Amino acid sequence: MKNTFFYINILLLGFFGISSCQQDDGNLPGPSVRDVQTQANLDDQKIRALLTNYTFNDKDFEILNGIDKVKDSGYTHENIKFIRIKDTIGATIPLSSENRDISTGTPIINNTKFLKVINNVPFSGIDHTLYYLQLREGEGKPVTIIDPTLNTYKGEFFGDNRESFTANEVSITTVFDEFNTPVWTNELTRIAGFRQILSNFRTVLPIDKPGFDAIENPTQKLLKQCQVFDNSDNGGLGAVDTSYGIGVAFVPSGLAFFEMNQPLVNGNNIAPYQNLIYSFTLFNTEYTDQDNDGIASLLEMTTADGSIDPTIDTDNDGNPDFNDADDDGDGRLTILEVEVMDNLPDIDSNCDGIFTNDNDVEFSDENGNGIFDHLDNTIRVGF
Ligand SMILES: [Ca+2]
Ligand SMILES: [Ca+2]
Ligand SMILES: [Ca+2]
Ligand SMILES: [Ca+2]
Repeated sequence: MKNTFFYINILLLGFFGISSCQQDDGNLPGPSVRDVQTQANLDDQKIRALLTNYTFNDKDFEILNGIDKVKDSGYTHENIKFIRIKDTIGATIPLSSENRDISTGTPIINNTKFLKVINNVPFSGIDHTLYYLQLREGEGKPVTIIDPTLNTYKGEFFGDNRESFTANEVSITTVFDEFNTPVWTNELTRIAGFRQILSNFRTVLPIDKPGFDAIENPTQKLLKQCQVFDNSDNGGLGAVDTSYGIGVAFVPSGLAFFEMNQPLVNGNNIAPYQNLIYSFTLFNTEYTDQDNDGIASLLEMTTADGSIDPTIDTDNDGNPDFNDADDDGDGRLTILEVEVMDNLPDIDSNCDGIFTNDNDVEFSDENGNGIFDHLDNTIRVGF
């Protein structure tokens, strides 16, 4: 087992708007850094080649004839098997997770049931393309790009980071990181592409904890329930709940470590310009308040129609609202323009035994223009 803390800085750099990994720090010039757009194009070719030359055990993740193997057998990311489609390019080079080849099977790139594509993901000054398999979305709470998650996963990298591409080449992959028992991960420590994909999944269904009421705050659209994970059974996973999310993320180097070398503690080095594959099972998330302004990050990403958009930036200063302590840029801190309430029953939102009501906040609209005061730079409440 390895930890993931070495991921930290890359993410913050990219997400919060620093435009490029190619910053000039005034030191002696190192090896030349590849052009971000050129590398993104190359990575996209390599990922598409892999998706074209491999299939996977998709039938295990479909509900066929009333049989749901995920629910019935507790399948997780460990049950995902990538399989080389035979004879597409001659020599058989299996992915590390499977050591056989077959002559039939739908190439992943054509698997419209499970393959999803996110176009135009902005990072390092250009738009990237992300591919992922959504084997099961999950049935519980939505996941954000910022809040910690409880998950298991396996990370693999392509064996080929050359500055060239031949259509018939498909990489061998190597596992560099694997957690098969659930682990809480700070999403800020993850590479941007993986976080982006995880935010399209959900947790297991929340279960009411006996003796405590579930509370839904209509203002915040946050379902505040205690999620039950029976730690006595299997390390926090819960006894029988299989409503979790399962997927595979294919992350180009531009949304991973790009030119940075990642020496791992006990495993394989991730060389520069490696595309990464993460197979994962997503169990839980815990909503937090990233900028400590009294409003949960999820709420600051929630649009009027209830969808989640982490790019909402009310004052257009480059800091999204969830990471902006003065959301309307009027010089008055948001926490001073909202009222953090304490008149609702306390809850234990993450089942850590600590009962708080940290998401209880009330908004005012003093001039009645339909814009809450903390998002309205024409009014500074509290003065
Ligand atoms: Ca906040
Ligand atoms: Ca802002
Ligand atoms: Ca904020
Ligand atoms: Ca303000």
